[in-house]
Amino acid sequence: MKILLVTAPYQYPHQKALRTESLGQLYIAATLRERGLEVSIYDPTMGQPLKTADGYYYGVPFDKLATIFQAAGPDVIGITCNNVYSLSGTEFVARAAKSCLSKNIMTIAGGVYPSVYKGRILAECPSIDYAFQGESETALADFLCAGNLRPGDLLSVDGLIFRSNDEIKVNDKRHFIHDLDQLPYPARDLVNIRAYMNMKSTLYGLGTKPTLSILTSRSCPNQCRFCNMWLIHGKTWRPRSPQNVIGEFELMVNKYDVQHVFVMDDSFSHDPERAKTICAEIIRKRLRFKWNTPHGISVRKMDFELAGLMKKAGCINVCVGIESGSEWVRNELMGKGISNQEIAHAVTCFKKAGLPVCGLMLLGYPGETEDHFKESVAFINSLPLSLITASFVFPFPGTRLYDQLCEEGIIAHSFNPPLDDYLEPVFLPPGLQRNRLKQRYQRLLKGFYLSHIGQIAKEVILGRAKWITGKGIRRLLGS
Ligand code: B12
Ligand code: SF4
Repeated sequence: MKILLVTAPYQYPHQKALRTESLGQLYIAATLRERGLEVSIYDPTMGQPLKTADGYYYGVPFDKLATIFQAAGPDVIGITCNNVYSLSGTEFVARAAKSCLSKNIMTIAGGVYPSVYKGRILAECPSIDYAFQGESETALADFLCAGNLRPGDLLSVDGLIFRSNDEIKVNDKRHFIHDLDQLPYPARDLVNIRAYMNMKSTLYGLGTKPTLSILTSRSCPNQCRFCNMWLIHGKTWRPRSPQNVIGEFELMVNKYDVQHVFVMDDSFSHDPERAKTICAEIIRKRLRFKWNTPHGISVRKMDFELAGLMKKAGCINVCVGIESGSEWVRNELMGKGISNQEIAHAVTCFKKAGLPVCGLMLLGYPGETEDHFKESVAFINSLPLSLITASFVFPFPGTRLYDQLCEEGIIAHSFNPPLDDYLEPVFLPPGLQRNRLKQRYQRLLKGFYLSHIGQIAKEVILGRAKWITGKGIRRLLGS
């Protein structure tokens, strides 16, 4: 059986969308290949985006897609639909496959959109036959290897979304891969990996040299009310063993000459002993590359030894999801479960180890008052952070926040505003006007940069703060 995995094209407001290789797609490809299926990948979003009336199109015209499909001659098209922008692109790819190959070709979608919006993927994409929710390596491989399943059998396929007598059925997603070491490494050899490596999509100063991404663990132990990551990866943190992770780092260095690595985990250091072993092995094996943790790192059990090992192993900065400097807002409202003391301790460990820390902040959480905001600013200004970034709350479907706001009648179930880069509020909590919220953004950033100016200047001089650009600071202060 021949499978062609395709990334859904998308429309995006900006010319420079952040792009990296899709680890999910590469994991799926590697797993299907291991099961004996013939797999190829086509990513139409990789070229120069095309200017359109309302932004930029990251994709290719129909003719180009048709030529690729005819050359590949697949039996199944598997489409990665990672966000709301890629919905029409998902239908476009499936429709193109059905019209230029055969109307019987099987089209399957997976990724963030079906994981979050479930049955809507089939309701909105008539050319899609099936979709899978969440982590799908094993579920998809089992499904394809099972051959022709009878309609009754479909009900037992984990996380499957399908049509039955014109009705859309959504099976629960129950199974998550317990032992991630069983998975093959992402099939980077099936794509033009150099093109991704040289994309120059930067995250916190890395990405300027040949760059790859890695996931050393999946999911996270926290249950933030604004997060829906667990719909994809479940609620339990699942680590890969240090040996398995080191094997992938060795491959990245020896085969691909990687220089920068994004450790994309949601919680790299949840098990500090595992993280220490990984760092110690990078050092012992003299694997030389720079890395960072753009999606945050667990602060709960952080200690100086781990911070020091990370630094020695090539880590150049870390991000910490602080969200709010008010413990009450962070824990009672947002449900994060991390104390100010744990944050301060971790940031101090990193600082002592010479690792700059970026605090990730969230503004406009419903229930946060002006007093909470002032408390938040005071705490943030007291920490030895090197940078903060702030986003406005976006109530994603599938989050406890979204359900609460729907229940309270504050948003409708159809709430689906365009998702941008979080720099413009898409949701206003009751009682807070847009201009007040935007003022808070400016007050937070200005306050931070003014109170940390000495430290930032020192880090710029020491060359540790390549993520802080003159343009960035001017934009923040001028906005
Ligand atoms: C790495 C990452 C990125 C990277 C790369 C994304 C990429 N190309 O894969 C970058 C930095 C570019 C990025 C950007 C964005 N991201 Co992001 N990202 C992540 C992160 C941390 C990990 C993704 C990952 O690699 N997971 C590991 C792999 C194994 O899982 P996966 O990719 O989901 O793939 C699995 C399934 O989805 C499925 N699957 C995938 N493809 C297919 C295909 C078929 C046919 C099938 C059946 C199944 C299937 O099986 C895969 C294997 O298990 C997740 C959080 C998380 N932990 O998931 C957020 C996350 C997905 N991102 C998110 C967001 C919001 C964004 C942005 C919109 C941010 C912004 N405002 O710009 C952009 C959108 C970019 C885009 N064009 O899609 C949100 C999505 C929330 C939502 N929409 O409801 C998440 C959940 C983070 C969060 N907690 O809020 N992101
Ligand atoms: S810590 Fe991050 S990944 Fe974990 S639940 Fe909270 S927002 Fe989601």
